[in-house]
Order: sequence, then C-alpha cells, then structure tokens
Amino acid sequence: MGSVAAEDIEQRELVVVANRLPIEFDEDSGWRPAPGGLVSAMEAVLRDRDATWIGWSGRFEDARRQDVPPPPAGTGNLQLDEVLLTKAEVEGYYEGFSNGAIWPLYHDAIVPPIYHRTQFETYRRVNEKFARRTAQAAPPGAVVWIHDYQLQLVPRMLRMLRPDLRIGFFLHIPFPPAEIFSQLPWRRQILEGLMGSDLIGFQTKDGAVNFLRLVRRFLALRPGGDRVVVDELSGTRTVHVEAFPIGIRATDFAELAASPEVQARAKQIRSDLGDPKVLMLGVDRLDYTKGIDVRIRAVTELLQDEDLDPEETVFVQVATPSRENVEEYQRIREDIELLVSRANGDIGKLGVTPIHYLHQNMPRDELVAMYVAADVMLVTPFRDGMNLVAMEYVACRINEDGALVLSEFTGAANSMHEAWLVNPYDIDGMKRSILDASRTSPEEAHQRMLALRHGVFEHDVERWALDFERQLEGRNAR
Ligand code: GDG
Repeated sequence: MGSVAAEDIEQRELVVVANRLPIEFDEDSGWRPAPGGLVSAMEAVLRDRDATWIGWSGRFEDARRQDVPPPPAGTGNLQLDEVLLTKAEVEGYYEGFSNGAIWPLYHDAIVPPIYHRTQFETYRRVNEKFARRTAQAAPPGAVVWIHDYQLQLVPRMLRMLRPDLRIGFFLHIPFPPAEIFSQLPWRRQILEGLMGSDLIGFQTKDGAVNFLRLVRRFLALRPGGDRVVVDELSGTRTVHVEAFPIGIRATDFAELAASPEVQARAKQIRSDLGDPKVLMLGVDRLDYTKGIDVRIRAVTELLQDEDLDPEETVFVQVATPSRENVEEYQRIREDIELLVSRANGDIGKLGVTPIHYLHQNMPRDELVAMYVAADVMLVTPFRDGMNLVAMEYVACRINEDGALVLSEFTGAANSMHEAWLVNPYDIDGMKRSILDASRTSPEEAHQRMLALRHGVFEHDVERWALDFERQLEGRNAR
C-alpha cells in the first residue's frame, strides 16, 4: 500500500468516469439521484471533496425533439459532465458490443457472445468520446477512476491525451480465464486499453490472475507478482493489478431493516402470503447470468415431490426489468415466465400459489422489508462478479437469523463461507442445500448468520472505495 496521508488524498481532484451519470430523469419529479450500487458505493470517496462525474445521461444527441431537459451541472461538490450519445451509438456500444459480446463472454459465455465488427468500431468511437471528454474536464494531476466493462479502452486513450493523470480502472463483473477471453477478436486492443491504467482492480484474485496471464500471453509482458512494467517512449511505467472485492453500505441496510415501518411491512408481507412456514426469496435483475431459471426448477421439483410442503412454503422471486432491448434478455424473460406459470399450474390450488413472481422495480424499503420477511434467500448465479443482494440480505437480518443459499460462482462466495454454498449446474445438490437451509436449526442458522454479518459489516463499500483510491494515489507517489 502507498503511504499517502489522508490530507494529500483530499487535495487532489477526483474524476469518476462511468457509462451513466449518477442521476436519472423522471417524468414526474425531473432529474433525481439514480438508484443503484455505483452511486452509493462512490459516496465515501466523493464526500467533502471536489469531484467531477462524467457519463451518459440517457439523453440522445440526435433526438429530433429533446423531451428531456439537460441535466443539472452538479450537486454540492460534485460536477456532472454529460456525454451525449446518438441512438446508433447506444445500440452499437451499449446494447451491442458491451451487452451482446463482453457481458456474456466475461460471464463464462453462458450464452454465445455475438461479435460484430461494426459494433466494436462503435464501442471504440464511444470510448474515444469518453476519453476526450475526460481529458478536457480533468484538472492537472487529477485522479481519474474509470468504471466497468463498457469503458475498457478509455484508460489507454486517456493516457495518450493526458499523461499527467493518475488513472484507475475497476471492473465490476468477472474477468474470465484465458481459454474464454481468447475468443475475443479484439483481445489485444482490450488488454492494451486496460493497461493504460496505473491501477486495475478486479472483484476477485482469480480475475486479477486471469488478466495477468493474458497480458503475458498476448502483450508479451512479464508480470512480477501484481505488477507489470511497461516500456514506453516516455520511459517505463508500472501497472498494478489487484483484487478489491466490493461491499455494501451495510449499516444503511441494517438501519432501514430496524425501522418500525419496515418491520411492520415485513409482517404484513408474511401475512399477505398466508403466513407460510418457510418464505424463500430471490431478488435479481432479470439476467440470464443470475440462475433464476435453475432456481425455479429446483424449488418446483422440491414442491412437486413434497420435500417442501406446497401449503406451507412460498417462494417470491423479484426480477427487476433489465436490458429489455437485448434479444437474450427477452428470451430469458419468456423462459422464466413459462417456468413460473407451469409450476403454479401444476402445484397450485385455489388460494395456494407457491411461486410469486414480480417483474418490477421495487422501492428500496419494500425490498428491505422482503429481506426481513424471508427465511431463506436464494442467490444462485451461474457467474457473478460479486453479488450485492447476498450481502444486503445478511445486513438486513438484524435478529441474526435466516439462511443464505449462495452460488459458488459469485465473487461473494469467496468471503461468505458460512452460506449454504451451491453449484447451480448441479440441480440435485442445489435441491439438497435448499432443503437443508430451510430445515436448519435456529442455533446453526444463528451461528452462520453471525459470522456472515461480521464479514459484511467489516468489508463494507466505504472500505472498498477508500482502499482502491489510496492504492491509486500511492501509485505515482513512489
Ligand atoms: C454488477 C455485477 C456486482 C435489484 N432489484 C431491485 C434493486 N436491486 C438492487 C439490489 C442490488 C443491485 O440492484 C444488484 O446488484 P448485484 O451485485 O446483485 O448485481 P448487478 O446488478 O449485476 O451488479 C455484480 C455489482 O455490479 C457491484 O460491483 O456485485 O456482480 O454484476 O443492490 O438491491 N433495488 C431496488 N429495487 C429492485 O427491484 N430498489
């Protein structure tokens, strides 16, 4: 770790670059803070210092009539800097290359990635737009923190334009092994793009190791531990590659969970569902990586075989609408909806609906009330960078009870050993773990939950953001 005093850190200006600005437009209330992880994750490092956030606002550059007014120039100490994109750019860069090629590829190619040369070209052009805008906005010597898979070419482009900047990049999703990544027709460009950073952060050690192996293979560089020395015209430069597992604002969740309103709502939810003996819950963006389908299959079989009593068990699946313009997302939605209606058709009775499916975006306090109400939380992705839902459930279990069933293939599984860890490809194994978790003794549940809560509160998101930023600051100070 670099030894930079806290006061030095606060003096440097910070520029955050992400696909989206941390605000969104609402027909009724106008521009408002966007819900979601990245915004609240960055709060700790943005607090009390001058910063700029560069991102797309959701407005189209080429819309004939802009229904949406321009976003505000800033809130408090945070300047907002809008990157305008055309409809074609959003299709090619975001829906196309980012979500049709990179997203599936980096999640173990669960669905076949689609490689379109024109989409990569649009991705490159949009990354250049972000890099140019950042080069204009960043004060001399500023620290720039670039986020996620949509912007992997930005670090190198930005370094070419502004060698004075300290550039950090964090990938929120998994970084795949060489065998998978090597498919990518533009693998060299992506690796070189990322290597423009001073610090590259991954969710897990595996991600960092995969990246270092690829750098050795395709860029003919020789990593030593977590460092790679790059020879450039201007001299040598060291790139650091490390794992920074993200966390959540655990105390915020616990406080909300403890509020009388949420406690009352949780009771109401259970009563509305007929006061089941076991309430199981799933909460995910509706994404094929999340294993919603396999989870529904497992629960359905348990109910069908009456290992779980259909009259005393209810499973609620919240599936938040996501990326609805991407074809694979339309397909998985149909698959899931078919599974749910078949299951209820086969197992249900008049007045008994074992699986409740909500395809909607819940307000935060309603979500927390569900976490409080649920006895068993099912988190079964085929692959997930971290998975915050698992941590949120744990943070909300203020009575230190409840059981978490968690896929081994999430980043979260690296630290949440006391969960019921499952392989989502092994449906029988998963069924056994779900049964076990729902029948566990209060003592065992308590012991496991205590340990899980300790980890979630200890490694919260504030610590993640400060760790990353301190490491980035320490970089050039040596
Ligand atoms: C990516 C990576 C990594 C969901 N439905 C509602 C709602 N949510 C919130 C959850 C949670 C967040 O969305 C989802 O976060 P996850 O981590 O579970 O998954 P991704 O969206 O895929 O996130 C992931 C993360 O980035 C951070 O680095 O952990 O691996 O894929 O916070 O609570 N929130 C509300 N209503 C909903 O209906 N209010």
